[in-house]
Amino acid sequence: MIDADVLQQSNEAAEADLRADYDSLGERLARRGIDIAAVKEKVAGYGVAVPSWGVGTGGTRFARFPGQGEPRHVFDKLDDCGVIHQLTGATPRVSLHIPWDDADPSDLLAKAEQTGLGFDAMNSNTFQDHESHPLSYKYGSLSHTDAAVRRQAVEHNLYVMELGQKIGSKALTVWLGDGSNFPGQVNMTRQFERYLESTKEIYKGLPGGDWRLFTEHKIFEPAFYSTVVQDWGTNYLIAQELGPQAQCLVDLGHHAPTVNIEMIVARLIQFGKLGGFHFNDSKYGDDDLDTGSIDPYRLFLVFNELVDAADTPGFDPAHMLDQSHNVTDPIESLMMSAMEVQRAYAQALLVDRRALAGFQDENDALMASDTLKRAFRTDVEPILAMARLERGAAIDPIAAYRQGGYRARVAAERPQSAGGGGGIV
Ligand SMILES: [Mn+2]
Repeated sequence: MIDADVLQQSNEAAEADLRADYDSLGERLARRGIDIAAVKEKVAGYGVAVPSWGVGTGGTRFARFPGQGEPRHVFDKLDDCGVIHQLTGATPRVSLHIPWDDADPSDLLAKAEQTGLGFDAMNSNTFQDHESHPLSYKYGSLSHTDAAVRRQAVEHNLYVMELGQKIGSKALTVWLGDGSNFPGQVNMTRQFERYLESTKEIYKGLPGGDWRLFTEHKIFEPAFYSTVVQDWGTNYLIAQELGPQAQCLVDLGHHAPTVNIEMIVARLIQFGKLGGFHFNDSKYGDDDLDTGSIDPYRLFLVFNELVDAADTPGFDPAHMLDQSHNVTDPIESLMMSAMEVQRAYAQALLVDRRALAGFQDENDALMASDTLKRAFRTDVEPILAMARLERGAAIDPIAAYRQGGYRARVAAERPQSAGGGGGIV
């Protein structure tokens, strides 16, 4: 973790300016009828989960360039995630991938307590072969033509949920690489039938009524001609077929470049099937770039839908970052991204919803659009920073992290490794 003195010095250097900026913003928001303290309260209560693999350096199909002091195992990963939460106060939970993070549940719980973290959705990796699994997933897992492979993949998902139950998780994210690379390689209908049959077996094994099963659509990759769950329509069909505890996960990078993602979000909300998000950003495909780094307005528009639906009974989507860091320190990228998600949330809270509804009813397109833009244009950084300061996190997490020397310290303990999964899902 970052030394408490370093954090305190970093905050002391920035506190007077922050208070002045916060008061000034508070005055301007008051003129718009907005109570800054109420917005700050909501922002402070917001958290986004970090994927365990995200603290390692990613890679591409070209190569992977290892970073300094990369985590060697799940316990190192939890240390890194603990730093992210210490400085941002915005990432209270970690999402594990099994088999990558498989470990004794009591050891996981002990480490989580030490680092001040909890566990979010569990991810079952059947897009790769496992040392302990005799059968290969090269040609698919839950939709494989061989019933024995499907059985093995179902059993793995049941095991992942069993582990999740022991460490306080409440959801399973089923991710798979099933699809095809050539037209004609698979019978698309039969393949989807097999997938549904397997997934129904997993659904029956959900540990309790408070558990949810998430499925995630993805237009392409790792299969390049077709994927079994290619878009939100198929994802919705799956959730409908399985039952009320099954919901759809929206990964911002899993759509064609021009798709209107916020509209998909609205549709899934309307029909009670929005399970949650994998936040990242992209320009072309599933680029897994840092959240808000390419199109922050799109992120804001997604949050605009979420804030609009916030009072819907039972509405509780899961929020997780899902991005790969090739050229940055993963801890810095994840801190920045957690703050970007919070920023979009804070901006969406500033939308004058009564005015917006009025402009929509009057078909005043220009003023409706400007109502959103006005919220988006507001620099909410003082709200985010004040929320961090008040909970003992850092006013400027990147500066405090760099002053703390964490990376150099762990680099001395952790040898550089050229291997390691990129894990771009
Ligand atoms: Mn994802």
